[in-house]
Amino acid sequence: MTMKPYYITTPIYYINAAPHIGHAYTTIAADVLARWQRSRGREAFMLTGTDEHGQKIEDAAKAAGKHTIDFCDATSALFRDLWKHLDVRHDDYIRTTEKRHEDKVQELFALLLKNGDVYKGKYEGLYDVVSESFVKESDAIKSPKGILLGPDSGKPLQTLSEETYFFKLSKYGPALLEHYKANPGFLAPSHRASEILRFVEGGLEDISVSRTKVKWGVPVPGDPDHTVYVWFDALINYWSAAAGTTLWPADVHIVGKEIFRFHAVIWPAMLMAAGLPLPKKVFAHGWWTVEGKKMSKSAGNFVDPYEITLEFGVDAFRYFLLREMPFGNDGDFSKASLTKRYNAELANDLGNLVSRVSEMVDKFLGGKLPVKPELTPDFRTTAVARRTPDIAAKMEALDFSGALDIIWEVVRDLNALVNEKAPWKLAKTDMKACELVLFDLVCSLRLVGGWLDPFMPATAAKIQMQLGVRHFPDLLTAEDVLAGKKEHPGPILKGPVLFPRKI
Ligand code: ME8
Repeated sequence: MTMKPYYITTPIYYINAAPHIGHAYTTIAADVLARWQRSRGREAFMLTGTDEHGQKIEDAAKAAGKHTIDFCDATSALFRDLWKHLDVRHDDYIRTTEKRHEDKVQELFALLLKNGDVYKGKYEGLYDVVSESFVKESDAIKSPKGILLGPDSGKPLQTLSEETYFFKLSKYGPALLEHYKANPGFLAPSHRASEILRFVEGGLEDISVSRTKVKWGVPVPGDPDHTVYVWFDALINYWSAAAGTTLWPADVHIVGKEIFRFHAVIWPAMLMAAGLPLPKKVFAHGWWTVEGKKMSKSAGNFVDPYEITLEFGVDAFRYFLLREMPFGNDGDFSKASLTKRYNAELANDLGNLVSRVSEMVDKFLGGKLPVKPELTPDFRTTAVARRTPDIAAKMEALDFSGALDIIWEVVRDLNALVNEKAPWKLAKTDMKACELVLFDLVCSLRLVGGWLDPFMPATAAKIQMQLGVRHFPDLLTAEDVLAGKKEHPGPILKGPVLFPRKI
């Protein structure tokens, strides 16, 4: 039996404003994971897209003076263009205004109506348009003037009183708890999983899943005065994109911590109600602040990925996001910390190493490595190759910064090896030894190039080209090297500087 593709998803983003580094972070992480799976020979399928229904979008279109769908088309395109620019290779891009999705939302809604898990009632309570969520009075924050504010958004809440359909979330508490217990890897990281556990143990209430006041949404089947609540609609995207394929269930949903509850509680309960298999994992990563402050419209501090990549390049941006903070923790973005890592790790550690090695092979060996040199016991590549399973274990656990830590340990070891063996001296005294050490360095660096490919695809390609792996874009992966494939197919030449230093 062939394995189904490894199915990875990002949240579908609201299109009321242009994308920023927070959106870029999740999407790049998903792309890195997908590329890594592919580099190991596993087919991967990465889904991203845009969340286009609901009051927030309707209001934003109105404010922009556009027809809602024209507004959606334009803003959704901004996200799609950014992914292209950031070298994200998604396999599908879903928009909730597409018919293929709307049909599936209606199908699932109708199914739950039929089996009694969705029923009609009345909602009287608070609503937060910014997070598009129903808020319990006990969770609202009171402003000094006595106005009720959303706990996450800090914005004034609306008071709703409307007929609505409810989803029997309360019924699924025990089954959810059982599922969490039986599948310890289902929710990650563990500190966030325990919050969810406590929340569900506290008892679940049924949730409202339709609106009568919002017109911009999927009509409830058989009752067009209602539109489906935007979160109920949005979560279904992961399943509707998989229609007609073997993709479902997803292997991992990557989301930000603020929407973990929707994905860890409501979505699995919806799937249980529909008799569908549950995703294998939901991973909630942390949040970026910018120079110590929360990104917000009022602070006007949204970081534009185009601005950063114009200055530092796409690969350095991809690298920084995944290196700076462990996936799952919060972190801070600043140009100063980006510049520091860029100079120390990319320009110095990696860039210099590649250029020193390729330059020496070019200069001392005429760009050619010995075909089958006699290896000595201190041949370093053997030990370097043994790090591949360690890196794989980190990637499997979505520990991107952990994987990069190992790669940089190797890069630093190789720099130390260059200094210790001083091939430029050996070139004058012992040509055989010089050949061997350069052979060792090139083989190790080809492994490094393979490991880096998911993180910095363009840089990895440049490294491999300089190291004689000529068949771009057919890059040499760690597995190729280990399998002894394409060992030294082309001449080794020094290329342009990979990361010019920043001042
Ligand atoms: O919530 N740091 O969409 P959204 C890290 N449409 N990640 C961040 C971030 C930050 N400061 N800001 C945003 C929605 N993100 C819904 C999702 S899914 C069925 C529906 C990332 O446009 C992070 O992944 O508000 C977060 O979960 C997502 O953007 C929220 O995007």
